[in-house]
Amino acid sequence: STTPVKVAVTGAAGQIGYSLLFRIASGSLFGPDTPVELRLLEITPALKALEGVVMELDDCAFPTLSSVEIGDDPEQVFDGVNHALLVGARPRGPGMERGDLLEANGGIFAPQGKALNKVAADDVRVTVTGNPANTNALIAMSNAPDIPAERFAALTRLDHNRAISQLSSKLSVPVTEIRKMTIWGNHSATQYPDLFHAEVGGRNAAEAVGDQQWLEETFIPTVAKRGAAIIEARGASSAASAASATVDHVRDWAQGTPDGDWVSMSVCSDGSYGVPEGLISSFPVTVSDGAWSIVQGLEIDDFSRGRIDASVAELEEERTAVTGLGLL
Ligand code: NAX
Repeated sequence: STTPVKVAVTGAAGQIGYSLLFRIASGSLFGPDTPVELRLLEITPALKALEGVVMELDDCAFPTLSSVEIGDDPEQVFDGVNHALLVGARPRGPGMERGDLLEANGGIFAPQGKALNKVAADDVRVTVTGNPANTNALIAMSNAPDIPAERFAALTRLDHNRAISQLSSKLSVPVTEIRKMTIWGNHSATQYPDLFHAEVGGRNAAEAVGDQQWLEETFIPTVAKRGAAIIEARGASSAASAASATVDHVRDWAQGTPDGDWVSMSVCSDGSYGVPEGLISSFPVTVSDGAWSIVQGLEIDDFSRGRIDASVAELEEERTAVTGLGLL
């Protein structure tokens, strides 16, 4: 029988975990023929709730789920993992400044980076969903010097999927007609969803829309503020869609992107498109044989340049702040 792929999930008893674990266990990442071993990390007070979730996983009798281990010690839970999905993070509390938020998350992602560095499998791939995702990924990466930088990524796939969905509904076309969507920059309100390189049924998406005002005043803010709209409507932040995007991201990183298309991933910049080297910023990427490459040679006009620069400036500020806190 095939050796199971070991997948770690942190924050496993949280809302995203409650969707994500069942998708992974049912084979969504590697298909029906590859067994998965789940390794679930939580903080000590959440372990009892996590035991309840494990009871439900057991009760699904998933053919692809070979075993589940839980714990509150990252060095035990991350032992030998091939994929680490870092979902658990410290949310912004009332009166919390951005510096406090970055520091609290540094207290989570620095030790988790160190633990991965020590015990993860040689081929480990680390995906950060927990916010502020890009800078948390930067902290984890910086604390794991023996893991190649290209094995760290932050999730901008939810933003990417939201952009596809908005465009699909604007043009009344199925999502399957849309290719080459790109989210640039930070997973935050400054992100830039780019229609100038996207295609609808093979045609340029910005041209197909033909309405710069809709693009600037409706499309971009709707995608960028979708998280807040969901909190407003649901009374809780996006969870099932975030889990689904995490699945899409990890699956495509493991299995590759289709010919003629690309996806958005926040990865360590090599200086492409003027994004300073070493920042974890969202780019259009293709994946083959488990390795991503930033799509090269796209023409960036003044409008896109301004939007990308603004989001990247925010990432630089976050990097300066966490450097000042001694987290890198
Ligand atoms: P929840 O608060 O429901 O769950 C988070 C879980 O993480 C909790 O069970 C908590 O006990 C656990 N946790 C906290 N510190 C931990 C640690 N050191 N080790 C292990 N577990 C720890 O949040 P949920 O709604 O599941 O969201 C999780 C994270 O995803 C948040 O940071 C959220 O902001 C972020 N999101 C990111 C998105 C993205 O597109 N990148 C979109 C959705 C979501 O907003």
